[in-house]
Amino acid sequence: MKEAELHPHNHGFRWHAISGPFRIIGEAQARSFNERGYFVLENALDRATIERTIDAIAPWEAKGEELLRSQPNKRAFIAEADGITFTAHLVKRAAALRELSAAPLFADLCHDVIGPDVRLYWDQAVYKKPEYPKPFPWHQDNGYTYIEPQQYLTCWIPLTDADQKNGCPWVIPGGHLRGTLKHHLTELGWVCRDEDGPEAAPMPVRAGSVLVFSSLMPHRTGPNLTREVRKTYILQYAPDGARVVETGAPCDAPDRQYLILKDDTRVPPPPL
Ligand SMILES: O=C(O)CCC(=O)C(=O)O
Repeated sequence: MKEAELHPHNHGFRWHAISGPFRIIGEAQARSFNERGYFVLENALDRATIERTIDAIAPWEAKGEELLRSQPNKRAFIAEADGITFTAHLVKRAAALRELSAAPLFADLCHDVIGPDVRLYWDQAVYKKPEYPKPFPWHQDNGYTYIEPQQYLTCWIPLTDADQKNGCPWVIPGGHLRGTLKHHLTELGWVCRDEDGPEAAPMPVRAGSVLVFSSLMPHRTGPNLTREVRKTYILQYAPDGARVVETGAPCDAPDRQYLILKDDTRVPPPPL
C-alpha cells in the first residue's frame, strides 16, 4: 500500500517515547505504546463502576437519540438515529463521570503516558445500535480537531464486551509514528486510510478492561451485527498547554477540560 500523506499541519513530527518510572503500566505496556501505539489495561474497572457509568450516560444518550430522530434523514454530522450516537461532554452533566475522569486509575495513566501537567481534553459516549451495518472509518483522533502537541492519550472504555461481531476497534500497529496523517471527510467521518491492509488487527476488549492508545494511532470500528447495543465511553487527556491549531484556542475550558495532574500530583475535579 502507498505510504499515506501527512496532514498539512504536521511538520517535523517526532514520536516522544514514554519512559518510566511508571505508576500503573508495566514495561511491556510501555513498549507496546511506543512501538505499536496502544496497549490494553486488563480488568481495570469493576462491575459497579461500569454499571454506574452506563446509568450516568443513559438519559443523555436517550435525549441525543431523540434529537437525531427529529433531524433531516435522522442524522447530524456523523451521528445517526438507530445507528451510532456520540454523546459528548458528559462530565459537565454527570457527577459519576466527572469522578471517573479524574479517578486515580486515569490520573496514574496520565502520569505514565503524558505527565507532569495534564488536562482532560474530551469525553464522549459512543453507542452503536443493534444491527447497524456501517463501520466507523479509519482515522486518528487528532485528525478530527488538530491540536498541538499532536501526541495525546485516548482511553477507549468498553461498557459492554466489544468483539468483531458488535464493532470492536481495529488498529494499525506502528501507524502512530509519523504523526497526524492527511484525512478527508466522508459521510461516516474523517478518513485517513481506505483499506485495512495486511497489518490491520482487531482489538476485542472486554468490559472492565481499557484500550489505551495514542491520539495518532489509526483505528476504526466495525459494524454492529448483534441485537444488543455496543457501548463505549471515551476519555482523552492532553498535556496542559495544548492548543487547537486552527484557532489557537487553549484546551482548558474550566467546566470540562480541568486539570487531572499538576506537577505529577492528582488534582480532584472541580465540583459540578
Ligand atoms: O467507538 C466507536 O465505534 C468509534 C469511536 C472512535 O473511534 C472515536 O470516537 O474516535
